[in-house]
Amino acid sequence: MVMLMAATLLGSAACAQTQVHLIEFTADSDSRYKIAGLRTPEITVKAGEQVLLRVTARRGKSWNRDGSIHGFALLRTKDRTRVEGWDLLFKPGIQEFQLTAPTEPGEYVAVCTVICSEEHEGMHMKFTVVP
Ligand SMILES: [Cu+2]
Repeated sequence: MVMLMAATLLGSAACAQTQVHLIEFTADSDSRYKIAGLRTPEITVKAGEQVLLRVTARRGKSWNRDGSIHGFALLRTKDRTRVEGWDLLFKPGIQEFQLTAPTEPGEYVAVCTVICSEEHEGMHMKFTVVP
């Protein structure tokens, strides 16, 4: 996991040059992932592409001892196995993560890994990898 706090160099200017796919979402205080403009949050990436996740996290009712308030782990839908490198923890505020999309096309699910409230079990979103 590469965590880049305030990585201004990886903003929109770099995207045009290096084809980084910027994805922004909120891990919200009501234990839900949210994406502006989408009623149901969902992420689609190309296999193996470079992805920059820009995450805004807002504290729910509970959080980890280390101060992380939500998480994000990527699982293969078919067998619920974890995708290496996609196991993130969020602190309050905005943070960015530079990641490589899974190389295997298919259906995945992103799930929260912090017991953030009694609504935690419902904190997940569809994640699709296309060829
Ligand atoms: Cu949670």
